[in-house]
Amino acid sequence: MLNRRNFLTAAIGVAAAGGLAACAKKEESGSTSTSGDGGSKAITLGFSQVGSESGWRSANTDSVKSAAKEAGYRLQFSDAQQKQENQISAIRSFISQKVDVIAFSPVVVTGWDAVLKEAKAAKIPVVLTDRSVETSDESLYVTLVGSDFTDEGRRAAKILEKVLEKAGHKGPVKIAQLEGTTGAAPAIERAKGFKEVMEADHKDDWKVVVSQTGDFTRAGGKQVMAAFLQSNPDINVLYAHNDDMAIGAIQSIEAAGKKPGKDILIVSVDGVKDGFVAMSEGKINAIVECNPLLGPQLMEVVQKVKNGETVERWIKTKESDFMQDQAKDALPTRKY
Ligand code: GZL
Repeated sequence: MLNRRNFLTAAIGVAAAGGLAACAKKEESGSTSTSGDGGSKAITLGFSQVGSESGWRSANTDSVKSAAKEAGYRLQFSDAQQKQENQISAIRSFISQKVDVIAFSPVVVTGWDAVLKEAKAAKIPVVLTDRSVETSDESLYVTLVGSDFTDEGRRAAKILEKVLEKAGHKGPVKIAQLEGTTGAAPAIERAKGFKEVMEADHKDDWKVVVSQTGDFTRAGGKQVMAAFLQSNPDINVLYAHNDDMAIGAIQSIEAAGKKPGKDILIVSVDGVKDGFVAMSEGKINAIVECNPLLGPQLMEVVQKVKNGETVERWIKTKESDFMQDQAKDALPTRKY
């Protein structure tokens, strides 16, 4: 499915940093901003961000911007508003500006080969952050700095076992799944990992009775959960691919006169502050953490790539899992 082998890549030649035209465009084609003057020798990094769809994404953007500032890089930042065409045009703009390195979080896994070949032809190395791409040409990007989403899906299923036991649940488990953005690596892989455990260990008692994308947004989670409750009023578990959709779903569950965290047990992914607040209120039963604070690791990799050093093919982020009774103690020290 996704081509994520761990192997060392050859040293990368990089384009010299060229002059940069600062440009700010504010249309449906996303928004672009330039920060950091860095001086003529500073690394210029072109970064295309998915959008601002969730609390996770906002924390990720803050981490990238603050780490670039800290590193003294000149950052060309583009917000694609969850549109692949905006990411592709931003990458083309970075190429024409001759940035030193391009980094991006691909909104979906397919459709990148053409623009990545243009970056390769321009001798500008590309670093993936957060999400991965499907490509047959391994040379089109140097490395991925991000989480193992398939493992997050497995962890969600394993922690659901603990949640069910703690709730004293008996009998069949009817699961509603709120999927992330259709075609996005975290959506594909969180579903895949969860299904692996379900088919291996719960063939007879667990069933995903309904599954649909809520596009990683609160509005999406609220709207789709309302429809789920109409079509499947006997759901007893919600597996949400991110906290924002879980928080939206909670509104629909309560509007239907049911108790989230009790009538419908909820397992979510991300671990944003609002997710922990909902967990401390007893409305979410467990959260699988997906760390958005990738900025410092990304800047380290960008420096190594600029220097032509060898980097690992996949630099995984470290993350934990949290049950409801850990929420209150964890909240004060949550960094996002
Ligand atoms: C995961 C990231 C996902 C988050 C969502 O690394 O790509 O996108 O889980 C975000 O909250 O929208």
